[in-house]
Amino acid sequence: MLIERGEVLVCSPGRNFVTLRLVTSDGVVGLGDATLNGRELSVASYLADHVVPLLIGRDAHAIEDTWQYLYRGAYWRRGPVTMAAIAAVDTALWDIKAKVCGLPLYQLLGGRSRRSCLVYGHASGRDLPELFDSVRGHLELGYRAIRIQTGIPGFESVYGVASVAKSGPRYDYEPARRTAVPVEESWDTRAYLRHVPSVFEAVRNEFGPALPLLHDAHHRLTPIQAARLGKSLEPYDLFWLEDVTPAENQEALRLVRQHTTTPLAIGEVFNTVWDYQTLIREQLIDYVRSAVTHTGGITGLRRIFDFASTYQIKSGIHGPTDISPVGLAAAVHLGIAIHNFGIQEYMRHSALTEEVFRPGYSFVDGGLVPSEEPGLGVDYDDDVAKNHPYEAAYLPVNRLTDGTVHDW
Ligand code: EZ4
Ligand code: CO
Repeated sequence: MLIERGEVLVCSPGRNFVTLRLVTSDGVVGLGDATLNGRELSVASYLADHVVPLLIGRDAHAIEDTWQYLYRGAYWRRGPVTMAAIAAVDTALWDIKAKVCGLPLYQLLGGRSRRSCLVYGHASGRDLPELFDSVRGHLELGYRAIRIQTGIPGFESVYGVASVAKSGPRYDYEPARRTAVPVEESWDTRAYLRHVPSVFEAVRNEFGPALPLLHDAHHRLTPIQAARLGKSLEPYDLFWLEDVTPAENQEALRLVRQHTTTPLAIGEVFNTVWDYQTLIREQLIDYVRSAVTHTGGITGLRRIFDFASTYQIKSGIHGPTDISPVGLAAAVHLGIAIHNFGIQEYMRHSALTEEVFRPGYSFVDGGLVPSEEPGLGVDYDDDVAKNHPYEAAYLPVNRLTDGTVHDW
């Protein structure tokens, strides 16, 4: 069975998505997610100009060989664009293989290790009353683990807080704005460090000790600031504290680790197992945050999880709304199969997104359950997609109050 055709599909049902569709000589169709938020067209070009032409006529079953061919064969390794493109090919080939076998994809990954994948949702509010409403809304929807992000007094727009106040939970918080250049936000780490512990104290007082709570520091702290934050949040028993430092410098986590027992999660911007080498080998983190979409697909991410499993480090697969339902379906198939599953991020896509992508996974009792259809269990509706063409959108750029560019 040969790969006969490849199409790169770019659409924007509420936000931008890049999808690869591979079709075999037997007419079997596979989908893969290649969405790189704010840099979408670079991956679309990489795929259409440099990858799809090389795939035509290749054996559709040779997943590992194709992965290595694209990874080693490009000579230029790693990086988000390359690894998102490889991820799309890899996921589409797994989808095809599972369809040919007549099995849901997780069966090819070893079968079920659990009944469902526990997820966490994103509660947020500019202040405590708004945050509490958002937490309650998530609990009503059935969420059993919740990420907490709030505004900081004196700052208009803060990462993780929906910019438009609505009543109830926000299904599709979208930090990428449809502007020709990125909007700019303002940031003060000292104000943040003073404020956040009081937020968690209030949430624990309101919602009790048992609810798993998570928080994302989004790469903004120095190692010593991160250590202080982890320590100050210990009384509130976080499930995890995410991306405390810009972790390209993996060794920085040694200092954080020495000072706090708050569990650490890192890696949504990482692309390969090499980005985790020190973090995993020295047990500097507790959860791997990479997405199937940005890590070379199921093949690449499974390699990281197997390495992590030897150190009791678990999965926390990235699943915001900029991962398409195709990427999320792949995450759920992988998460249900691996032994070292931790938790899955799940914000819920908008109704419009789910009109283009028809996901077969279901959200039941706070967990995601994969589709039992052969393959990934996601369909792509070209007719709906063509009414929603690409629009430029960028993630914000962050500046300190004196104007210095800072990590967003
Ligand atoms: O900011 O996916 O944990 N989740 C996150 C996300 C990222 C976006 C960037 O595209 O940090 O909300
Ligand atoms: Co994050």
